[in-house]
Amino acid sequence: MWSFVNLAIFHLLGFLLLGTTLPSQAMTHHHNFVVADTPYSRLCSNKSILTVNGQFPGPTIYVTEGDTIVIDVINRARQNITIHWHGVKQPRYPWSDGPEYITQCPIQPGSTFNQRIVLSDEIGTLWWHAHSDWSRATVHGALIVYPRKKNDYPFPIPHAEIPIILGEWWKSDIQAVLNEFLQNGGDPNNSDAFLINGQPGDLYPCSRQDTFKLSVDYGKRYLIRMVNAVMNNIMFFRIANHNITVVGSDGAYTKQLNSDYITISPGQTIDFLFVANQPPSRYYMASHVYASAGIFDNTTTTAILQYTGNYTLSSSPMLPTLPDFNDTLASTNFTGRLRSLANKKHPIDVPLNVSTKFLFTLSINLQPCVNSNCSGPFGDRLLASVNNISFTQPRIAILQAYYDRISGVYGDDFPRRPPFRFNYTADIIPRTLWRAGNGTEVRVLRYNSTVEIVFQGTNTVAGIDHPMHLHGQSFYVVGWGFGNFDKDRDPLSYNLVDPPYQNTIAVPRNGWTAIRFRANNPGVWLMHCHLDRHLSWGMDMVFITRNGRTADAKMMPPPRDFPRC
Ligand SMILES: *[C@@H]1O[C@H](CO)[C@@H](O)[C@H](O)[C@H]1NC(C)=O
Ligand SMILES: *[C@@H]1O[C@H](CO)[C@@H](O)[C@H](O)[C@H]1NC(C)=O
Ligand SMILES: *[C@@H]1O[C@H](CO)[C@@H](O)[C@H](O)[C@H]1NC(C)=O
Ligand SMILES: *[C@@H]1O[C@H](CO)[C@@H](O)[C@H](O)[C@H]1NC(C)=O
Ligand SMILES: *[C@@H]1O[C@H](CO)[C@@H](O)[C@H](O)[C@H]1NC(C)=O
Ligand SMILES: *[C@@H]1O[C@H](CO)[C@@H](O)[C@H](O)[C@H]1NC(C)=O
Ligand SMILES: *[C@@H]1O[C@H](CO)[C@@H](O)[C@H](O)[C@H]1NC(C)=O
Ligand SMILES: *[C@@H]1O[C@H](CO)[C@@H](O)[C@H](O)[C@H]1NC(C)=O
Ligand SMILES: *[C@@H]1O[C@H](CO)[C@@H](O)[C@H](O)[C@H]1NC(C)=O
Ligand SMILES: *[C@@H]1O[C@H](CO)[C@@H](O)[C@H](O)[C@H]1NC(C)=O
Ligand SMILES: *[C@@H]1O[C@H](CO)[C@@H](O)[C@H](O)[C@H]1NC(C)=O
Ligand SMILES: *[C@@H]1O[C@H](CO)[C@@H](O)[C@H](O)[C@H]1NC(C)=O
Ligand SMILES: [Cu+2]
Repeated sequence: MWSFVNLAIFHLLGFLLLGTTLPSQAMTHHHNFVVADTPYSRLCSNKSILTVNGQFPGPTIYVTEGDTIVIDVINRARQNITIHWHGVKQPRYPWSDGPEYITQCPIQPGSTFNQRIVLSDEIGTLWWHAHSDWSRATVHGALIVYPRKKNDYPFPIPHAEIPIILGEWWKSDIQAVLNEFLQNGGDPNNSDAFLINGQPGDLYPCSRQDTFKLSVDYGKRYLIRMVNAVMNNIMFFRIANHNITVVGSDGAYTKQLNSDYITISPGQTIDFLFVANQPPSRYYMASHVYASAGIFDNTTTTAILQYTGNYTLSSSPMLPTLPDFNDTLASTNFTGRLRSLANKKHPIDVPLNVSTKFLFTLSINLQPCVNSNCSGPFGDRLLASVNNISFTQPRIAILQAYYDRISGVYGDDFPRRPPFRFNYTADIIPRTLWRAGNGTEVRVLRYNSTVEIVFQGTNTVAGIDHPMHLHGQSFYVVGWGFGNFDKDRDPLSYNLVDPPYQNTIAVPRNGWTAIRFRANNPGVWLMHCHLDRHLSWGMDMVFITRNGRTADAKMMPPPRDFPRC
């Protein structure tokens, strides 16, 4: 009691002394997320999908920098669920991060988990999504983080802000799609449509009514907050006749980048401005895949940008020309031009001295099947790996095992570098190198260590881009290139001045990407490819960041209703 009173007086004094310089009070927002099966109709076919609060896409959550969100996740569905807050660092509180069997066991049907989400330096657009099986196909929504002072943007103030979520729609039940390819060992079925804010647009059969429309006033400026919630594809997006200016990505500001299209990875967010400065009419906004390998869905999702006012309509809106499906240079050119704002008000903190270096190969693999009766190439089973280890999900969440010191759940020997050295990006790679091992291995990081990871894409089975996502912290993307990483030459051209601060970065096909971060968030953090088929095939690994010495460098205890296994 005494200490409580003391604390209260201390706060009161602090308030009086600091007076007007006190930053606006951080707020706590409460929401219920009721997860349930919901009837839904698209492309003239009915099905039941998993939703939050009956909405698809799910509710947009609006907060201010530094706020806290408390979500009661109430599972009224017939299956397990977890919710991940993508890009929220959750300082010292991995308990709310969400990936199933990594930080928590699933919230079972009929149960509730009171999830506390703590914001720190995030600003701009992030999102939330299911992180159990493939439920995120329909269980996702935007999280918008405003600056403390209204409209205190490092770019011209927009007339309006519009979230746009790219998604993917299967006519079949998503769990059936997942179970089928896991069982037969092949690629998952392509989806039947891509979506803009839940609508496929009118280029698909039976979808005329299902088109998202955005009304704009001539001469005004708009901010689009775009999230790529697609399951299995990097996307190109373009608005006919309108250039755009990128101002943010992954919950951080960027230098202004002018372009006429964007490339956006699953998991990534891009904030961009455009001015409605064209002859009043209707214009298509369109999106299709950037597919760097193999079979893909070549359809286009559209929305309509329509100017307000009185004008004669031309027959059909103008369609923008998107980059070709296989245009790797268009993809890397856009992504490679992203830069942190890196000014006095929004400084960056790139680790210059690296204490801990990793080289992680990212590979698609094949594993033989009995009688070669799997549906992958040569009758084998498709897998994916990091440093040749295909991740096996444990039965008990790694965070619980770590905190409660339960042995036998995971190993702490995730390798620093790949087991074999070879020309990772050669056109022809011997089949013996296509195999992978499996395991549940983590890498333990000392508190405050400065980490560099070089992701090296390989051409085993098929070279393809991998959008890599790290939980628990954002990282600086200090370099990238095609071919094999050269440890002597490539670091000389690193950008340590204004590298973009991302939580998801596409490692280019048959190329490499280098990232840096300071491991100052104690906890258990998943790192994985955000193409869900690669994640399901095992392209993930886990970091455990140990506690530091001081009290403010230690993990907080678990909440009382934490879903244990
Ligand atoms: C979908 O369900 C609605 C309402 O239950 C019904 O009116 C419609 O005919 C159904 N459509 C199809 C294609 O089954
Ligand atoms: C749901 O979660 C519980 C708790 O982890 C687990 O025992 C059960 O197998 C899960 N059910 C399915 C269908 O995965
Ligand atoms: C996947 O596609 C195949 C071929 O079109 C089809 O036979 C199968 O039913 C589909 N599976 C699911 C789960 O939709
Ligand atoms: C878009 O930007 C390009 C390159 O700066 C410029 O040539 C073009 O005129 C712009 N288009 C519009 C519609 O503003
Ligand atoms: C998409 O693929 C189908 C089947 O392979 C083909 O018939 C069609 O022309 C392609 N469309 C485009 C826009 O490339
Ligand atoms: C729109 O313009 C047409 C022709 O210029 C005019 O006849 C009509 O009354 C206008 N409608 C409105 C709602 O202003
Ligand atoms: C893209 O595909 C087209 C044919 O579909 C081919 O002509 C072209 O060379 C390919 N481009 C690249 C960069 O692979
Ligand atoms: C990206 O494309 C622009 C315009 O085509 C070109 O000027 C620039 O050199 C390219 N940048 C990179 C990094 O490829
Ligand atoms: C980097 O490490 C070296 C040697 O450990 C040290 O002398 C130097 O001050 C460090 N630089 C920074 C920026 O921390
Ligand atoms: C690796 O393979 C690529 C593609 O075939 C080739 O261009 C490159 O020269 C090879 N590198 C080495 C070191 O052999
Ligand atoms: C994992 O590897 C072991 C051998 O180390 C093998 O017996 C097992 O089948 C593999 N499991 C999977 C899921 O690949
Ligand atoms: C972590 O490292 C930074 C930079 O070297 C240093 O300022 C800070 O005091 C360290 N924190 C702890 C808790 O060791
Ligand atoms: Cu991948």
